[in-house]
Amino acid sequence: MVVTLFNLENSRAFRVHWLACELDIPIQSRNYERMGGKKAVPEMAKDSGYKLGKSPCIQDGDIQVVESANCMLYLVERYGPESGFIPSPPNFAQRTKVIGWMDFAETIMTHALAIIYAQWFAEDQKEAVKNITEKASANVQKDLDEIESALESTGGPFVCGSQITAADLALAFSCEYVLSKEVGTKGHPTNWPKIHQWLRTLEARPAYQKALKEGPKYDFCFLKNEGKL
Ligand SMILES: N[C@@H](CCC(=O)N[C@@H](CS)C(=O)NCC(=O)O)C(=O)O
Repeated sequence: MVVTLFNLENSRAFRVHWLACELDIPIQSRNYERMGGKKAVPEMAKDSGYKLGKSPCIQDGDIQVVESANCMLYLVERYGPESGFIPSPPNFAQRTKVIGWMDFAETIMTHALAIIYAQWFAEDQKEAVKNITEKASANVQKDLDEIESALESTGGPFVCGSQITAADLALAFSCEYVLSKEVGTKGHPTNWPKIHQWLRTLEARPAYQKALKEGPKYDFCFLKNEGKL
């Protein structure tokens, strides 16, 4: 059976597609565009049956899975429990680290959204946008500092140490987004050197590149933007 991924351009769905490629799960990527770079085209909600119209959403037989972290957990538990991408119990020490970072990517690290929403929805209120951007940028930068220091303390090359995990895939999207689009990171191109190195290591993986090739438009890949892919 082929898993279907409702895959919106430039979105968190990239995490899920990339993980499926890492685990060699046959996946059908149904690719969708955003309207004017913002909301998803309405066909995506109609096709996926997920009324909220968000991506990622996967359909596996009669099972629908939403939320990127949940989709990742589902794929690992169902198709790659021994893969180490999310360590299974009783390896609680590593498991909680990995899931902790996956949660971090989708909770704390969404500080950047405050900036994006201010830009999208209050574009005529320049002073307010400037204030929100300044305040939220400090938080975006602290989030990156936290990842930078994890890469330092574990010795890398991955965020939880020597083995790649779902934590890397979840965090990579968040980092690629804020760094490549300069959301909250403008004026700091050389900060977070370990993150920059880690992202390029991840982007060089065959599974990352397979997802890039099969999926919809994805503008946040540094190696591609630097003409190295
Ligand atoms: N917490 C959710 C967020 C899902 C989400 O907001 N997806 C965005 C793309 S990154 C989306 O589908 N936006 C399209 C829209 O709102 O029309 C997850 O991790 O999957």
